[in-house]
Amino acid sequence: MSLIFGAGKIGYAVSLVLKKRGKEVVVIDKNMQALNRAETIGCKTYLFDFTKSFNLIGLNISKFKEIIITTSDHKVNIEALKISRELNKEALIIVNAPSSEHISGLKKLGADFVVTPDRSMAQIIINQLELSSYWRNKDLLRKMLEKSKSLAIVMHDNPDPDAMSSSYALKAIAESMKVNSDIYYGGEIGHEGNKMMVELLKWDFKKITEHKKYILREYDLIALIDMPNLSNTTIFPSELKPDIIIDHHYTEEEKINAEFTDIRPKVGATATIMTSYLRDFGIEVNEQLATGLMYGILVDTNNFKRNFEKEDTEAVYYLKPKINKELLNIIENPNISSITLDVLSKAINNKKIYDKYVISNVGYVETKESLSQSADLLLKLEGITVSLVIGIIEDHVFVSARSRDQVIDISKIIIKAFSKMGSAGGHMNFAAAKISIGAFSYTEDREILVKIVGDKITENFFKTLKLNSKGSM
Ligand SMILES: [Mn+2]
Repeated sequence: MSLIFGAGKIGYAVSLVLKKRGKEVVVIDKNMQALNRAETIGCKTYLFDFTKSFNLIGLNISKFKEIIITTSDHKVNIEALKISRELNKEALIIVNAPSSEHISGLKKLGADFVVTPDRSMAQIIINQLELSSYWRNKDLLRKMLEKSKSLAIVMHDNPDPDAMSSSYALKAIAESMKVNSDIYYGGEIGHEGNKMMVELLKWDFKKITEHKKYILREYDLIALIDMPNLSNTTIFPSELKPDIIIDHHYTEEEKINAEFTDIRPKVGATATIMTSYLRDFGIEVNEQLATGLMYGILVDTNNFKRNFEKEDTEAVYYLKPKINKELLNIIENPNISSITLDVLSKAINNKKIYDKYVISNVGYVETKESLSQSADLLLKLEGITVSLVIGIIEDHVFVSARSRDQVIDISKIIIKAFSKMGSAGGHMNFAAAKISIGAFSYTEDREILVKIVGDKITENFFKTLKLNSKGSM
């Protein structure tokens, strides 16, 4: 139940909206005529003159959940606020004030929220500005596409689900305007889930190498998706300028100009931005695209545990009825390939535990990913806080390390231990190193080499940690 002080313009407008939402509303005012108007829309009314008395006998203020104070007399508003807060500690109290100077004073008296005409007006203008620039942008995108016959969409070299689904969304928009489009990338689609996504959604991306990038010149338009500049792509011809940039990353780096730019750094995913375009262009979103966009948003917001905006939740809400839940479930929980499974089982069989450290040498493997997955797995062992997995791919030794130890910054240890032998880097909780096999003694015997490599890496690691080989200080 809501109590509204003041049946004037604002009080009446607020009660009208609340009544429409089916709420019980009590309006209090000294003006009988104004109260009559409130009664016609179903409000209960209470005649009272604050300028004459502050004694609100008969009105049980403590029973209201919301109290809205809207009279045109600031002094009356202050008194109404004081009495309301005194008699009702729990209610949400909103007060109208003539200007922003009054905000802190009213908050001190117990107002939860103060509305002022200057701030409200500014907010309306800002909202309108954002909305208008979005609609103008949308029109510009349509005009550009309508003038063109072909569009090349460029993703970062190692595209993630956000980049892939967003590119497909732009392709769908372009195709609805009879523009042929192709989607390009220059590196690898890693991660089992990402590969699974491409396969299940039957998506077609064109991988090109740097020396083939000239083919992008043949398109009328080029779009960069999910990146604000060219620092994450090797296939963008240097003599060209992108025509379209759609992204959500904030960058301090060099910004590039494009005829159409929509970069919204607060939004959680490019897929969110693309969903708004699909919706507002009235383009039908098929099951594959909806599922892909949903996965893109979930990955980029880390299932809404990372930064996200209202726009992201709106996009999810819009996509929800269109997705295929089973597909999404498979993509989110990809089956482990048998090759990876082999490496994981080797990592478990070969593990050596030293106190809270676990080290495993898996020997020759095919992918770096299987090493990091092994390190992730071993870190789950009880009592273990640091895991290290050693493997060889062709003529390089790879070390993948994980830590959930509060004290150990694993990247510092790995960099200190291995950067002299090769390259090393990482973060507090995960790190990796790559060392040429030439740094170890030469032997034709692969089995002996694997052992030499494992021993040397283990020794260096523990030396850096200043532990003996048993793992204690
Ligand atoms: Mn993204």
